Amino acid sequence: MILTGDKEFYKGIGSIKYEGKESDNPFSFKFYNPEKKVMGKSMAEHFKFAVAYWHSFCGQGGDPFGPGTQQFPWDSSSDPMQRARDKADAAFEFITKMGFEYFCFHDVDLVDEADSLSENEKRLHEIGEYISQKKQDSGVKLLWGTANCFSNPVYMNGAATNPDFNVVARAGAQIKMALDLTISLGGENYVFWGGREGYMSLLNTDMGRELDHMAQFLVMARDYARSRGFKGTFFIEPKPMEPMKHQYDFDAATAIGFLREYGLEKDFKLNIEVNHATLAQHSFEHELTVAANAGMLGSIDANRGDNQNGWDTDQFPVNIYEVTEAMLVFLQAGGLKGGGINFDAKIRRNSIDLEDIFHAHIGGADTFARALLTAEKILTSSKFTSLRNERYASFDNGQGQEFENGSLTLEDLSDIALKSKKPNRISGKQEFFENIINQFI
Ligand code: XLS
Ligand code: NI
Ligand code: NI
Repeated sequence: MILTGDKEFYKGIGSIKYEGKESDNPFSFKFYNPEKKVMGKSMAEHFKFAVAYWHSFCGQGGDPFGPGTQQFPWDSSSDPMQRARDKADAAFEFITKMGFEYFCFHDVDLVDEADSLSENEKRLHEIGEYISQKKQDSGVKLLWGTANCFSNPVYMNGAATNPDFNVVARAGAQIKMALDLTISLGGENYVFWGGREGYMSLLNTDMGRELDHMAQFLVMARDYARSRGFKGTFFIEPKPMEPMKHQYDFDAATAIGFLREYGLEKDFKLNIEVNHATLAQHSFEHELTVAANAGMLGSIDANRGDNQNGWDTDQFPVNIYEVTEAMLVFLQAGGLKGGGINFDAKIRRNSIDLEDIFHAHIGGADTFARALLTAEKILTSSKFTSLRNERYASFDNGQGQEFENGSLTLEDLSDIALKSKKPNRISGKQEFFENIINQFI
């Protein structure tokens, strides 16, 4: 069902439906068929696609060299509350036209920040009620909420890790409001992305103390949300840098180590973003694997970087090969723990037609769907899994198994090696593995 407000913003575009890859209709899915079952679950259940409020309805294409280029008709009112309601109308019209079931937001995406915290709270409460009604009318759900504790200049030295306690308290107030809002909107999860939690220089930074503060802050946020009845999962979204020179949640492995060190691993999981993985000099597949191995693969922020640029370009996913590798990990891990696929991506600065945001999300959903279908085939009808298992067959029984069980000592290893022949060299067969992926794409 399409939900429009008083006026329709995306005129001339109706419901986006699955029409198959032979369709010439640019406003249709070629591969994403929400009802299609893949390994026992529908595509809609696997993915839980979410629209990111900030990129789609707030960001207007500004960059460090010039202002925004996109003009949004919902931004015209001079009254911030009216603007916020118009934006919500546009958002729900878009999400329901796409047929997606979820959205994600930062507090400041919903309504402009006011000068005082108490005025902010009033504004958030008001727009929260408006959005709550739209959620009910449309059936659209909140995948996760978060607080933007990085744009406001008050956070230039960090939020939870700020060396000034007064700023830490300010961040606490803001996150409390964002948690209240997320809970009141039935949010299924809550995200922490530590944009300013890190340093520009170690010379003026007490890293150990800042990390202790960050953990203390997360403990408080968790305890508060739980006391208000929040049952969902908290996600840490790793990113190595940008805006800081170094961010504390550098990558999945670092975030997992941090969560375990401070005893937060039961309530927190990870939200893995493609372009953050590549910024950390990893692949998307790598970050998903690290999270899955720890039982912490919670959610995905879908986008892609640019091979020629080092930064977080947040482009919509189109790379079938990259996403197929990711979907292999995703399916083998049994999917995501509580989260979904949030399109944390923006159209290019010169994509200025209102319809461009449809092309972008259609392409993103189709890329994930096509990759999921390919990964399913690789897992169910190729030698991929058995070939990989075979490489480890020497641990399946005998002394290899004893090693895995922990029943051998280093002296045992030494005795075994001294009594054996020189080990044969066994091919890793990388090119063969690569060909299997290509064969099914
Ligand atoms: C920025 C992050 C941000 C988070 C939410 O790079 O991806 O958008 O997803 O704060
Ligand atoms: Ni990002
Ligand atoms: Ni993100």
